[in-house]
Amino acid sequence: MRIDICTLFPEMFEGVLGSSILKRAAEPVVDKSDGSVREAVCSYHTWNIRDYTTNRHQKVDQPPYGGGPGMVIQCQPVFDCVNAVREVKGDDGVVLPKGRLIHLTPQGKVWDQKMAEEMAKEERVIFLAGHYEAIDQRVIDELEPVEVSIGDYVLSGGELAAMVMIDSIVRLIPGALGHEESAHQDSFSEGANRLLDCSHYTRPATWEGREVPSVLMSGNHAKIEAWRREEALQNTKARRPDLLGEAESRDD
Ligand code: 6GU
Repeated sequence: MRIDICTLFPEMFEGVLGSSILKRAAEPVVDKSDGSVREAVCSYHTWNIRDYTTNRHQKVDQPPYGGGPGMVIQCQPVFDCVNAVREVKGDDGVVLPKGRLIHLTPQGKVWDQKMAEEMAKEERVIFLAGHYEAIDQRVIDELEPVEVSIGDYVLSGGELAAMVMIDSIVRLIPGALGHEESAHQDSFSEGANRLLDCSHYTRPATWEGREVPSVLMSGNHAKIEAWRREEALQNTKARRPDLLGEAESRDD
């Protein structure tokens, strides 16, 4: 998957895309058994909207028509930046798939695991992150992006939301995690029936007088599996009963 990000603050992405699983996912993997190289599962490309301004001072925003607080990002640099990204060619000079354009906005549909699963199947995803008060609505109407929010609170810009979405998407691409099963067992995933996760334990067997549930040390895998399923159900009942209602009425 190719991930492009249009933003006024590309430097915000450096630490997140350059660490842990997101970093590893963008690196090729050498198979130690035969020395063969497997391509990286994704690549990241950040674009600075400010580079597409046509005015001398590289100004991207203006006060809102009708008055009010904050500044509004103008149409032209956003339009030219997104179009430059859409026109970019791959290393082999071939045009890339058009991909999905996502505009990060608190007015968007609230992101969830199911949307991450759908997006993980795309060959290319382009993120458009606004900052300050908003982006001029006319360029949004022209570009027709999918509009997505990460929850009912306001961030200073879409950058953090884009990073949250990128993390939740990339870990679902086959090969991004060392062990393929882990993503399928995650909380909210289809494989976990969209419930919360069970509790986890590791050594020592006793810590500060607290024991590890004995079933986990029984070696009986069927019993362990049943215990984990029941734990996940009880966890969900106690903390997120709203998810159980959804599980009953869902058809996916
Ligand atoms: Cl996508 N953007 C901003 N600015 N705030 C948010 C958000 C997005 N999602 C939740 N809050």
